[in-house]
Amino acid sequence: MKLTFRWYGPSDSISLDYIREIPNMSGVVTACYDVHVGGVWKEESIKHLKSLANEHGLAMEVIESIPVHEHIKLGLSDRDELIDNYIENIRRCAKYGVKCVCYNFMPVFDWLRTTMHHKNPDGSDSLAYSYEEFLKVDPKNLHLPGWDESYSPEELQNLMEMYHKVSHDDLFNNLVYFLKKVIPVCEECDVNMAIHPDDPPWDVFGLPRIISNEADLDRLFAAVPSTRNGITLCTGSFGAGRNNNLVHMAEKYTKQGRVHFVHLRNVKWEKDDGSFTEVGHCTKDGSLDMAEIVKALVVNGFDGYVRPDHGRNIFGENGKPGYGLYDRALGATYINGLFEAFEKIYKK
Ligand code: DNO
Repeated sequence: MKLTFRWYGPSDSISLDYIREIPNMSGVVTACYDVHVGGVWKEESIKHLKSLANEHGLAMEVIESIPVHEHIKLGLSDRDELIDNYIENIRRCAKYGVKCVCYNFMPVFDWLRTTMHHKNPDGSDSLAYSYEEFLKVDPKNLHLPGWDESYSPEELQNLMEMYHKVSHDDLFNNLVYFLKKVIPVCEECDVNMAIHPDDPPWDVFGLPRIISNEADLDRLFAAVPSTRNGITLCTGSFGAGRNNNLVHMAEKYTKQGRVHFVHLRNVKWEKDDGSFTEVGHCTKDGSLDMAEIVKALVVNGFDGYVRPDHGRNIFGENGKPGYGLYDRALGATYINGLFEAFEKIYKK
């Protein structure tokens, strides 16, 4: 397992000096934030990020994300040009040693919560999703930190209207169209594409979502069989869906060679209406059996990139929601413990 940590580049309040001090840390997961979605990343910027990471003894082999332009998801007439730009980004990243690209194909919203500061009984706060609160949300006034693109209320409204005509099958076909162009280049450049699941794994605001469960993944892999077409196994995203069996999914897709990247975090299911809270990483803290998930990965030969996902705000930190230092660092050490134990026993 290669332990990594998300780093938002030089403007991230968490420095590479801190990240390198986390035990067993091998590299950063980052992206270029200086070009609009759909554009071609500057080679200079990629090179700069890599050299900063390397100067701190950290690798830069995973990009999260190269965001997919909405016109590609919508299947509009300029998509070929935008896909060409995407491909150029893959080539440029590969030139600087990138091996894995995390991306998603969710319309408009890349993730959704109803609060960024849910107060937990232990005094920490974390992200949470309450169905009751969700019913009151007006998507036009939604602000989600770290979201790859921001729109004015009018732009958002127009964009959402454009999706009225897009069915689940249309969106799926647009993803397949995109991957049929991108995957051959990945084969050439030795890069794995790791689609991030829908977060949470169901439709929101009437927008279709197509990477929410096992059936969705099977359909995707049948359409584009190359194992370069793989997943980011995000336990917290899939795990918010109560019918998703993460242990089974970890086993099945690791065996298929499709798990290129793992986001590990736990969630606690609240009520029966889909509501959930983000909690500490340990099994006991939430509803997912983190040890069994990691065991399923290791037993089936997973040896790829892992990162602790969203942490709570703890120790008085007022971090970027989900992306403070302390709880993610604690998560990292917990992940180290699980992997070290299971790898000692099961790794061939
Ligand atoms: C949120 C993240 C997502 C993820 C993208 C990948 O914290 O898990 O924003 O980076 O969906 O494209």
